[in-house]
Amino acid sequence: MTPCRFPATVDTLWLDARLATLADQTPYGVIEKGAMAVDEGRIVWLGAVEALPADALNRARSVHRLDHACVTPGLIDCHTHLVHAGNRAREFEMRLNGATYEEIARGGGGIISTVNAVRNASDADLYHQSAGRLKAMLAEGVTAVEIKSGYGLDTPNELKMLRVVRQLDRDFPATVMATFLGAHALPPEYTGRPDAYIDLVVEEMIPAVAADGLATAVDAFCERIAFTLAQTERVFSTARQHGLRVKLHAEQLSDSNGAALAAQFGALSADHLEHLNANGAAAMAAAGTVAVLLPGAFYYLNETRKPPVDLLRSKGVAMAVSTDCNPGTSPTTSPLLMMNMACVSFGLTPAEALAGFTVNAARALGMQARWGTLEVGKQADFAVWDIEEPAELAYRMGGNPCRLTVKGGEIVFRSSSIAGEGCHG
Ligand code: DI6
Ligand code: FE
Repeated sequence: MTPCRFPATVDTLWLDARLATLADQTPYGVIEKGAMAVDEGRIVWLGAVEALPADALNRARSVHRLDHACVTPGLIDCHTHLVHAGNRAREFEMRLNGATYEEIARGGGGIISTVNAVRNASDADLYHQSAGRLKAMLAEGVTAVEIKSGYGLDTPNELKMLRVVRQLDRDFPATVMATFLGAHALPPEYTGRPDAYIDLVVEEMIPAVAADGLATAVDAFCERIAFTLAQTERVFSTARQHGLRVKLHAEQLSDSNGAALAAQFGALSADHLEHLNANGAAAMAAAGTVAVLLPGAFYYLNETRKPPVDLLRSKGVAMAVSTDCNPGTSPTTSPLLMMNMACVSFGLTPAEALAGFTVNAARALGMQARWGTLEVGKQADFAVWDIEEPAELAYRMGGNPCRLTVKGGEIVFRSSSIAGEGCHG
């Protein structure tokens, strides 16, 4: 890395940390005994402590000593359904008594039971239930999260969900990006008329979402229990007409050739991908579409078919990892647990799992110019961890070693100490 000039003054200087920059291909891009300077919310210098100018401490308005903690880019959760109401613990019991996810969905449960809960929830209730989950993520090093609609399934309730997403973005010190997922499931009032529902999505919902700037991307669930390839294509064409990026729930339960369609539309990402075929992977590589792997849903549904990780690696498709935080198939708010599952269940290396929640997650949101690595010029979004080496993030199963979450240079979460114990940071 070429050293850059240390500015005359900086807001903060962070000292004595192992910096996992994720900025190069060496696993983690580690800078040992590192220092990082932040000014006006951006990283303006980073390198080894010994490369600092002699008077660096005097040039900083504040100095934080990290006594050899690890620092990573802020975690980015690029695929969530975090805004929802209620829970599906009863369906969890039904599945343990033998019913499958698809059977429950066909019987009017599944996504539709959450749709009913969201339709019946007030804006305030939906906001408060969702805010708790966002707080849990912030406390685990998350500085940006994508949230989808898709549990309203009529125009007023889809817009209600997206307004809650916007309010969370305004109220919390994490960037929250909204994705419109009207084509998530067929609402009961359209039973037997899926094309008529897609008419509503493309003629009314997408124009309304675009007019209010309520989402930056459009997603769909292309699957035999949801929407066909042709219906998905209509959604994507309309998104494109309104200047919205697309992404897709593809090849989760069966191979529908969704990933290839997504790539054809220049999708930011194709997500799940357990049943991805070689053509789909090649199309994604050519289009630069990121593969978002969701090990929580794989685990929770007790799936056996894994996404073709070797194929994705050999084609050079960037792999992101995400929580898929949702009440039916991945009721979790823990990126760290997902990193562990991505390694144990899918065979990712711990470095790939961390890249999946940082540099590649930033790409999956089209935000790689600002987020995802520790580099000069990037936003000062990072997490400080009480661990010795970066692989520990994926190594543990549960627990949270996050000491600090920093967004735009400001500390937005500090791990609380148990009474009687000193607090670091
Ligand atoms: N795939 C999923 O895993 C979630 N949505 C989707 O399209 C599940 C959502 C739910 O069951 O509530
Ligand atoms: Fe999902």
